[in-house]
Amino acid sequence: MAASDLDYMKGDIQALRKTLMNAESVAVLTGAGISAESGVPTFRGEGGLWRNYRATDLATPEAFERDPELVWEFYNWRRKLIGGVQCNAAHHALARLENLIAKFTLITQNVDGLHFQAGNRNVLEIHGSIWRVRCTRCHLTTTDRSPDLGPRPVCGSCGGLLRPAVVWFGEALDPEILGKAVEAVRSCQVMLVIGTSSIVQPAASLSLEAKSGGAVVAEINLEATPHSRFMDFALHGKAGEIVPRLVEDWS
Ligand code: BV8
Repeated sequence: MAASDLDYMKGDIQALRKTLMNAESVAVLTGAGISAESGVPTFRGEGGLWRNYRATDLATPEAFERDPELVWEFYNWRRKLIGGVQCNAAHHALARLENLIAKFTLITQNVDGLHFQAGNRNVLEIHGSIWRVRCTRCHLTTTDRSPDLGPRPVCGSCGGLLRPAVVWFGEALDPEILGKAVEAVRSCQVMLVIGTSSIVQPAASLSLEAKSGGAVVAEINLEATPHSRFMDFALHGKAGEIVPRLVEDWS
């Protein structure tokens, strides 16, 4: 098959839709791109967070150690922003998809909580949640949706300094959550990879795991990524337009 035909096949949304409709088990990995149309800035694209800030100044344990008030300024800014947005059509489509597939796992790199807000239930937040905070002294973790926690929020139980309960660069992911994600992608028949630049590890390797487990893997992203070339499907465009077309009018 000529390369151009192969490329055409990769963009065949109807073929992907059919494959999805016949699947018993589906795993989905999402990144910042799925929340972009809700108004949540991505990290590396146009206007991305890491374009204006250095991740190492704001999303590492060393940064927090060095200047907790700067890091809390960044996270309070994001809490206020994310707290005011709505889920978009892509989030809602994935909530519908979960009800259409026997075994469905949604793995997200996002910390915004929008997949739960849209109604998904089996969600693995592999990078944690901006709505959870953890005490740096007693490690008590609580959920708090107030928009601004102030420059140095402290633990209600022991008075220790609180930190966002997210996974920073250089920090290990929760082994239990990561284990569930690996199990889901290894055993799925179809994996959708939506709105991620497939750069951050170990999340980016999940699609390779799915591929080696024999799954059909589809990338839905605004632009090509380093993983596009090995995907079975590569649909480039807005998640808010493509994902709803995959799940609309299923009988
Ligand atoms: C780990 C949470 C090991 C916080 C995030 C040196 C030292 C240590 C580690 C490393 C190192 N060098 C490399 C590493 C590994 C490192 C890594 O991967 N670095 C990268 C930069 C190379 N990984 C880690 O550090 C991980 N931990 O390795 O630990 C270890 C083991 C044992 C013991 C100790 C340590 C931890 C990584 C997690 C970091 N935390 N976030 C927070 O959010 O505040 S990462 C951050 O990036 C977000 O979670 C985000 O989700 C994630 C990935 O980014 P994307 O989601 O892909 O977003 P991005 O903007 O990049 O892309 C968006 C895409 O959407 C674009 O392609 C765009 O085209 C597309 N798009 C835009 N609009 C739309 C769209 N698509 C569709 N529709 C649209 N409308």
